[in-house]
Amino acid sequence: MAFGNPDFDLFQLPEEHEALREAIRDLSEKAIAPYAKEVDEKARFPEEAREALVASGFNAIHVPEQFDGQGADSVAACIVIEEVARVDVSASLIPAVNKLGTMGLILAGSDELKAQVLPSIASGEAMASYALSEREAGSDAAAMKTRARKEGDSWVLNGSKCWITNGGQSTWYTVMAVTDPDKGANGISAFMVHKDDEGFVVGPLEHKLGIKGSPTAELYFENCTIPADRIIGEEGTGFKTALATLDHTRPTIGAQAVGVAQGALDQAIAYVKDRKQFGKTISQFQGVEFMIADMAMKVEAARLMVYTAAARAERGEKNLGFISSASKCLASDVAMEVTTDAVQLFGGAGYTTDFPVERMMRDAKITQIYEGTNQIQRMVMARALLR
Ligand code: COS
Repeated sequence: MAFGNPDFDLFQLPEEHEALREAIRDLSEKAIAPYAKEVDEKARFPEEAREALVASGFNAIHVPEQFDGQGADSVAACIVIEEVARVDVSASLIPAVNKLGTMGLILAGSDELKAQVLPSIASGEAMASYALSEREAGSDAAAMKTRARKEGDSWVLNGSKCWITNGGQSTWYTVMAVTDPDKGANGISAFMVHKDDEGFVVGPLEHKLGIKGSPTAELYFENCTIPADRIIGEEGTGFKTALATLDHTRPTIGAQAVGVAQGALDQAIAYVKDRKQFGKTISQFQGVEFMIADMAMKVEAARLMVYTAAARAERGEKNLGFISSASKCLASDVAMEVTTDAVQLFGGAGYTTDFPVERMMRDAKITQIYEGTNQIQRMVMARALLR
């Protein structure tokens, strides 16, 4: 076996991924960052970000070429989400949730259903959301109560879903519902619901600590009637599709977490090099140096794990549970620590809305909660290790 190959490129992103990062960073700084403060203050949808992402083709780069998309790989999708989250976490939910809301369809849907939905997501004409959680079925997702029953050539859905990211903004919703209550998790099916379907109602929005630019809605299904061919895969496979989706998308939450952590670190580095106390910049105090070093070290470790998880998902590896949950869990814990440290380094100024680090700290918190709390991630990891 020979080592020392000069073409050795392990642990180095391909050139096209670095070029992608450059392009999406430039777009994020010019067309998304200037609105992030106002989007947060007014809790309004980041429309400028949506337009900029669509105009540049960054709104849903994961959609396969066969369905008019770019067919970008999972690491590329993570880079887009990471770079948008570096300046505005709310806006990063546009590409992230477009992936979450279509991944079940991509993994398990028929080509006919894909052809109905995916081209409009790729073009930016539509967005997609994912509807699994209910008020009484959050971590215990299989305890859902929303029902779907077959009536002739239709499925009729009744029930409600909650905490649905980009609810009301999206056109398509991947909805999990019970089709056979006697079969537990294996009696759940997945469906694509369109916003104009009869009996589909978007309920009130949540008032949140962070990601205020991304609406979080309740959805109601009141005899919501959809064509029979809108089921994703076979009846009874919906819960597995929902969990397989999360195996592919938890790394994208990791990417979002890495992005917001990097954003806060960049802000902190600039600030400590400028802020003077005791006659010198605070960057010259060892206590501050060590904090900056620790922050950067954690961000780098989280980024590597996120890209590794995304690459393994891209390769179609089985048993993604451990790495997917680990990447989301580690990166989101890092994001919370690093954004909190960034506020600390800004001192009193960091606690005000004059600087973006307080928003980043509030936004980072959700990454420890959604797509499965970090307690659930640890449960998934432990099950994979101990089974
Ligand atoms: N991919 C495909 N199938 C999977 C899977 C995966 N990653 N993990 C489990 N399954 C299968 C199991 O094999 C089982 O099928 P069989 O009965 O045929 O063997 C079925 O799915 C149910 O699995 P399990 O019994 O492990 O389900 P639980 O009810 O114990 O729930 C957890 C598992 C807790 C991991 C799941 O409910 C979960 O991830 N909860 C968090 C939900 C979440 O992330 N919510 C956020 C919504 S998005 S914002």
